[in-house]
Amino acid sequence: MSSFDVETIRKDFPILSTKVHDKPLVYLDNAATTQKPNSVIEIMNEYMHNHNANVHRGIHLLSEKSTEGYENARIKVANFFNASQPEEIIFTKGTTESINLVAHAWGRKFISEGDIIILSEMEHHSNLVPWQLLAKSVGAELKFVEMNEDTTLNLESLKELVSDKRAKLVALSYASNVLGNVNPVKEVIEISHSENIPVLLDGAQAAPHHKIDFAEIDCDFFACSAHKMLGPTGIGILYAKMELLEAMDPFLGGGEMILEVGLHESSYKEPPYKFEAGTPSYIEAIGFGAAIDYLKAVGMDSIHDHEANLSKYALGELKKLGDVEVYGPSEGRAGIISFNIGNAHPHDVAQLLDADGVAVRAGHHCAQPLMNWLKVSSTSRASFYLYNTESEVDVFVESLDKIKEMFN
Ligand code: C6P
Repeated sequence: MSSFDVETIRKDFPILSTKVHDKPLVYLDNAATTQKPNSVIEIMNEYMHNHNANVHRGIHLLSEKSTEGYENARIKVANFFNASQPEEIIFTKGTTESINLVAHAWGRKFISEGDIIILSEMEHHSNLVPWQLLAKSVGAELKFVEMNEDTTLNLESLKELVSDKRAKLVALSYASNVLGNVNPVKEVIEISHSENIPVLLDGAQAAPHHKIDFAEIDCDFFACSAHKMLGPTGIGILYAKMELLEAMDPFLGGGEMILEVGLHESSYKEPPYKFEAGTPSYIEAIGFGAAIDYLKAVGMDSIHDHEANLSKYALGELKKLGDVEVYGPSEGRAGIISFNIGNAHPHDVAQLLDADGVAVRAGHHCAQPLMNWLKVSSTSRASFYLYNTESEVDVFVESLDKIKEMFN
């Protein structure tokens, strides 16, 4: 695939030709999870049909084939994000597990009573609750970078917070799953590093949508989920710089993460295996590798531009509709639009859209503190990906127009 052609892309996604309620599916819930191309579905089937065996264990051909597929997937992920070595990529269940891994394996060792963990009010619960649990157990304190009126991060507030000698970690979302903000992570990292504070990025909503280069942004930890980037569920990654991984304690204990086990003591393997206890989701990792191949073939810059155009078009059409409140910044937004329409409850809006075949999410989007900041209890949310089209945006907006009339 050399140039971006949305109709050709759509043919690779079997689910996009299904109907819901007798209407063509218009799938605008990509921030929750994305659809899967044939190449991902087929390689997972192929492994289950022909090569399935546990990895790193058997001295037999099938196990070698599985192990090779699993380790190749790690190399693909490392290259995709420009990590300095594949061993810096830990396979996890997804973003949530990756952040919990850091909170346990790094946090419990390096954060102690009186220390400060810096977050923001736009965090997904996955980048909030693990830090609350850690703070409670070690006696640390959580502080929050302020948000400007237009929902962007207030970098002056970050500068002030990191200047406190008790600050030990900055953990922020790269892109908000509600507002669509793409945060200025390079500046955030420069500011934090100037005080020697490591930065964890929750990349769940950023990794699928634009090119990310770990060497360039110099993040210390990065978490994302394959299912939000065309891959399967049950697999994601934690990236961390090797010196951090080496200093961390294990997260889960069990098979495959050990060197030697005695009755009272054990010694552990080097990263990444130290953090991959038990049978890993190797079929899913192989599917993730195929998703990465697909994204690379289309091109992350083309994907970004396509989504930016769709967002711009959708925001213009929503504006014409009137009586629609859209949350988030006017510029620098990913393909995510959270909105409320008149006094209609977001759940009613989502249900009525569904009747027209349009899938969106409604609720607090696992970001209750952000809902409080916005002074709403919930929103509806449309989120786009590489296979969405302007005509799908038209179906969405026409359906909203009917809903608006109904509630008037
Ligand atoms: N957001 C959404 O509809 P998991 O569930 O571990 O794959 O990802 C968690 C997560 C972490 N951070 C951000 C910014 C996220 O958006 C998500 C998942 C989905 O918005 C499901 S709640």
